[in-house]
Amino acid sequence: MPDDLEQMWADLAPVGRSAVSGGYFRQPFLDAERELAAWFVEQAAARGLAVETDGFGNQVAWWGPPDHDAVLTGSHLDSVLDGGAYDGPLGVVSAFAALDLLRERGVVPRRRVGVAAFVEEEGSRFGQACLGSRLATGAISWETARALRDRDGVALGDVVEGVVEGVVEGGSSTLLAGVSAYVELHVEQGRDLVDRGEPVGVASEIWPHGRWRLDVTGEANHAGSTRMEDRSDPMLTYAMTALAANKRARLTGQRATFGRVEVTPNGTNAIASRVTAWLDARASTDQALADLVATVERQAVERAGRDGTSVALTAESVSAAVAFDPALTAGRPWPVLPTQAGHDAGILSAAGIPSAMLFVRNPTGVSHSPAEHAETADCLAGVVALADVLEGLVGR
Ligand code: HGY
Ligand code: MN
Ligand code: MN
Repeated sequence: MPDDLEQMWADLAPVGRSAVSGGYFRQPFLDAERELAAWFVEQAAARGLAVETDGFGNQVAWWGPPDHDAVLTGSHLDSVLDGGAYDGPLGVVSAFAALDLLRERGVVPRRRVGVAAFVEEEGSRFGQACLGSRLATGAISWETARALRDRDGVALGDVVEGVVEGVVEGGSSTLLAGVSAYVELHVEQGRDLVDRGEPVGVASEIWPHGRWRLDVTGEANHAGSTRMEDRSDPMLTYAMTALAANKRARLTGQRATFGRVEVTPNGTNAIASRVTAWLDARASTDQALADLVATVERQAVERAGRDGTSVALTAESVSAAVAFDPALTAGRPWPVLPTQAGHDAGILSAAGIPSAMLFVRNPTGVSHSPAEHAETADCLAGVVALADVLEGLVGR
């Protein structure tokens, strides 16, 4: 007897949870996330589903024999640092529960159905968002990806080829070979459904977005004996750039965030020699995103000229606008919302796989934080919605 929705949540609740904040630390290929990957295998086994793991650690639990017209659902199990419980796992738990519901309804699928868990969706460890789905679709090559390093200098290639159980051939994937549709359910990461008083919505599009690394180089020196006019302080260039990015995004209705910064050597009584910070930028069109980033870069360079520092801005991952396939959810009564968040569904869509997303109401409207939430009744409504969409795609 497979676990029901509430039991699955109870299984997952303690895994990778911080006793201090109540948030989750589920970075890819570390203990908590590997525990979730093992949980995924158990859930598949309890349902008699065959698990396939590709050469990157992405997992799919298959219902039905191989075919060339399969429908995939699911999401990811990793989290941002100190993230919420729902971003990712809600899509995987709901996928298993929707499959159970289809079986209860007596649906005999005429197409193969898979429950997917893509690795490193958040890019919290190796820096590339949606890394697992980018690898599975070929959007990034293994030669490039295997050299990505985490904060401790550990290369992705060494991790995947050494740690992931079930990986037959590191660096390759045939998981998506027969997949002709993908439906991802996700907790909403804003307040749109709260404001509308609706438990479930459907996504129209994903805003273009990306990550850029800002390297600012200055000159280390004594915090007391160095005259203010003699300094080359990269902290000033960084601080001014963060303010400029915020102002530009506010003025143009776009989004710009510096959420991560590393200071070298990070001492209280020394002027820093180097600051590395990451810009997350998102905009309503590809052109608006390009303009936003170009403006931030220009202002950083101007400021560096005044500070006696040097700057370099390097794109680490950029995703163009994605429009989801309305045919997959046609005729459904749910409100249609755009999203400013990235998702594996966007990567699959960009790779030519018709994709759709369902959102479940989040009463706090907060995400990437321990405050993220979804009520059980709304989660159950999400499962029914997902099962309805899947039944429409695979039922007789
Ligand atoms: O960062 C994002 O947009 C997503 O939540 N991975
Ligand atoms: Mn996320
Ligand atoms: Mn997510």
